[in-house]
Amino acid sequence: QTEGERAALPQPERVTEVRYTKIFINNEWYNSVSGKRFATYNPATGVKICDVEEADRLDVDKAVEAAKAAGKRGSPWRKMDVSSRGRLLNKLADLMERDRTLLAVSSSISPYTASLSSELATKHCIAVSLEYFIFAVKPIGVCGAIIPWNFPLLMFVWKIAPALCCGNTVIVKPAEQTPLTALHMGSLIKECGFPPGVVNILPGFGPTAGAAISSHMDIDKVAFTGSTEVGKLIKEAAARSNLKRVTLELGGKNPCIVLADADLQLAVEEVQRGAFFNQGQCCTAAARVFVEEPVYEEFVRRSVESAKKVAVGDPMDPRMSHGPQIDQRQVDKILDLIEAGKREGAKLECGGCAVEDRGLFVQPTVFSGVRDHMRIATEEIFGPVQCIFSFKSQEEAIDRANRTQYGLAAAVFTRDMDRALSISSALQAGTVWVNCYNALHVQAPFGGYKMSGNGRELGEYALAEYSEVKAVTIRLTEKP
Ligand code: TXE
Repeated sequence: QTEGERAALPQPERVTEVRYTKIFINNEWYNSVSGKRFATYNPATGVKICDVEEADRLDVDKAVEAAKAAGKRGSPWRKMDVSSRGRLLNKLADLMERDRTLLAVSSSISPYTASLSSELATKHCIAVSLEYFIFAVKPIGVCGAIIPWNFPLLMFVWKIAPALCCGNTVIVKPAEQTPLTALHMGSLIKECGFPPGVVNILPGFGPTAGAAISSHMDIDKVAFTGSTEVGKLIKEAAARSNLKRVTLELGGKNPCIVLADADLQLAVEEVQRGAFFNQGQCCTAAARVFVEEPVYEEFVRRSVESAKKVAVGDPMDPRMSHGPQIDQRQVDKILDLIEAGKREGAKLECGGCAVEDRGLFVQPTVFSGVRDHMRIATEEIFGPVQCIFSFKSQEEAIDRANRTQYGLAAAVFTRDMDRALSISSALQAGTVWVNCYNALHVQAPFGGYKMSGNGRELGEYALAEYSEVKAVTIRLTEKP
């Protein structure tokens, strides 16, 4: 963002009183069955915001009963046609717009839900011959959504929008670090008139509430975004329980290939924004930057110069572009990896430490001379650390870019479209950006190859992940 663009944004609202701290089931607010609560903190200050009810297995059972009842045959939700579901989703988007300074949202879900509803409406029937036809798409049933803390609102919407569009009911477990955005969404869901039980929101921890969702016998699908490690646990729990459908959006170690003919300044800016966006707490973070030898030195020089100018400070201050990490555990992981980078011989160009006197802030950091075997080159850092490598040939760059267990996103910078396309087709990644980075669009499928996950979110592809396909074949007695 330019300074002008930033100034044009509405000011975020400083929340003085948190209204929603309970478990949201059947459009009502409940205390946890166990009576337990947990604290939530502001990462910028370390100050506790409030306590939130802590859901566990028994609360999940209660939510599953509500979600099943809401989706059963003859229920208002089940009888509602797809256009009416689309209208409700659009109404929800309007309420989100209304509350955007509170939710700190700048985008709307309207275009997404509107396009999905019309897609669904056209996909109900196919004629296979003059004699036989039909093909029906059905909701799957009760869908669990386990989401992370790095984009609390976006992840919530990416999960509930296609699920509801397809007529499912939903149980969302937000991350324990960020329960409040999801709970505010609960209040909007109630306000805009979704029938009770269609969306249920259960703040709680992974090994308790999360595990209860992934192993539940009456949950038909689980969608997860988070670490690859937990993604494996979720798939395992699904397999051991009822073989519920699983979609996973996991980690990444995303390569960017910068060719010598690229618009260098554009590449420097896009790649660095990609590395530092959301303090690097991004599954699509531009983690490994491969730069062709002739422009390598200059790329490093400009990247360092630009990293030193990043405005670090209070995320509520629109002049700042770099806020805190989410918690101490993440800060420790990042600093440990930075130390490993130094020990293993990468050159620390700038940053490399926590910001003094401010616990959870980490300086924007650039390493050059990074080698493929180093921990900073292989492990997901999830912090503001840009790693720059050099390469000699296109083939070498592709091989090294693909040499990872992950395959979420990648980017290519060049003025030669032929080379851009052939590199794009060789890269093992669910998304490839050419001369841009983090250019996410709700109409485009998003998801990973390899251990970055299974399935796709967004766009038309997301619908398949929330639908059961039933072939009802009708034989016509009278031929047309
Ligand atoms: O993730 P977890 P954490 C990566 C990133 C980060 C690392 C650890 O590298 O440094 O993961 O972060 C729930 N059964 N990503 O520990 O634990 C948990 O409550 C069911 C990448 O925060 O995977 C939360 O709601 N659920 C990522 C969600 O899983 C369980 C985003 C994510 O937390 C569970 C976040 C269990 N056994 C971290 N254990 C991305 N892809 O964007 C935990 N959870």
